Amino acid sequence: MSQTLDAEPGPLSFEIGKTALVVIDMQRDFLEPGGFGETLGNDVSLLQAAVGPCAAALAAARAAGMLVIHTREGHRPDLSDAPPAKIARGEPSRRIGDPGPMGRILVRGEPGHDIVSALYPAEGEVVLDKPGKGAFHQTDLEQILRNNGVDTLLVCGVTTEVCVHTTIREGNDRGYRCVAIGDACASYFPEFHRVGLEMIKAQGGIFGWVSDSAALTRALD
Ligand code: C5J
Repeated sequence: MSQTLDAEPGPLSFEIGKTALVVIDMQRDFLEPGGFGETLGNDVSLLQAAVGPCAAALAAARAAGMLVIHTREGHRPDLSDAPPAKIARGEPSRRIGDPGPMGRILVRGEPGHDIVSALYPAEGEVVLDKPGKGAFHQTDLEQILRNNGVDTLLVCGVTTEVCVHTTIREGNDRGYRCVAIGDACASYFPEFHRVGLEMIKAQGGIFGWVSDSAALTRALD
């Protein structure tokens, strides 16, 4: 049986069993003071807007029995998977791997690397560690999607124009139908968030579709 999701540039019909909700990088390092996001000079409070809608999308997906995948951006403690060009970039107050109030910045296993408590993964949900911005880069995401017969990705999380966008672009090029759940995404730059969503749905949906958490909840009700 298929459901219909209100979306732009047009409604999308999808099957729950062939769809995954992908929650991108809702980690303390991006959302809470003292983490990677703040070291780059950002106002991390702006990302709070996505937490409630992400929770609503998660609740709807869980109730429907949909595959749920959480991603976390971060690196091995020895930083062997962190490109030197990524570590060296910009003028952060602390670099990747440096100690901070939530442990070492953007390092796996540290408190800051963990997912915020309001969106904590439930037992059995996939938690995917990724070293880059896109969730397909150097991960087993494609294998997991193939094994589960997935053809459609509902993507939410942070930040809209960085990891959400990169993942949608990667997924689109691999043949997945990608939908950004717009209100469940957020950016340190509200204008980038707005334009990032516009870019996805422009030109007849050049990268995919944009919907919202209320429409997803209705579709799965
Ligand atoms: C960033 C992300 N912005 N998760 N990561 O560096 O979007």
